[in-house]
Parts: sequence; C-alpha cells; structure tokens
Amino acid sequence: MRKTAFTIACGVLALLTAGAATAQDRHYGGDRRDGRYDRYDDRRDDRRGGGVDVVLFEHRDFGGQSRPIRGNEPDLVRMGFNDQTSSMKIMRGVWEFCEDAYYRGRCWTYSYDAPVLPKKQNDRYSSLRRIR
Ligand SMILES: [Ca+2]
Repeated sequence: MRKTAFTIACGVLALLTAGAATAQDRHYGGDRRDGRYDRYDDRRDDRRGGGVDVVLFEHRDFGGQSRPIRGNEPDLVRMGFNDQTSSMKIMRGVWEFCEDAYYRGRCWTYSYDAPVLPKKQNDRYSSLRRIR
C-alpha cells in the first residue's frame, strides 16, 4: 500500500517537472544559456536577396542611430555598435542576442520586434546569431 502511494507521488513529480521544462522552452526573451543552439552554427539561412535580417537601434522605440544586420554577427564592435542596442526589429527568423562577443555570456532569444528591452539587456548586446 505504501509502495503504491510512493509510486504515484513519483509519477506526479515527473509530470510537474516535465510541465515546467516545456513552459521554460516556450519563454522567448528570457535568460538562455550560451551553447544550447550550437548545432545551428553551420546552418545557412534562407535570406532572400541579401536583405536585412535584424535592425538594431540606439534608443528605445526604434530611435537614434541604427545598424542593419545581415546574417550572424559575432562581434558588434566591428559595427561600431557594441553595448548600444536599446530596441530592435526582427525581419525574419529567431535570434539569440548575447552580452559578450562570440555568443558568450548571457543570451536572450527574440523572434519579434522589441521597442523596449528589459533593463538588464539594455546596452548589453555584443553579438547575435540566428538560431531558427
Ligand atoms: Ca556586452
């Protein structure tokens, strides 16, 4: 009898754990560990006509200076835009924005325009890459 109760408790715990993991995976824009999407590194994207993929902006609400991004950018220093981004437009795909160059440090995932970034992400981005 006690053994049965224990088995049921384990089953409930497993279900709860699985539910939590699923919810976390769907939470775009939250904290992400670097390296989770390394398998996408070599994937060529499906850009149409060399168009712009992402536009980074200096100020919130797409204001100030901007930088069009085509393809992955491992070091925003090269664009003169390190630790400058305060809002961005995503033209296509799902992108990972990281606080350090070469997709290191904390990374956050976006698939939609962000007119205002959370405080801890503001003026932090140093690299970005497409993950889907
Ligand atoms: Ca940074």
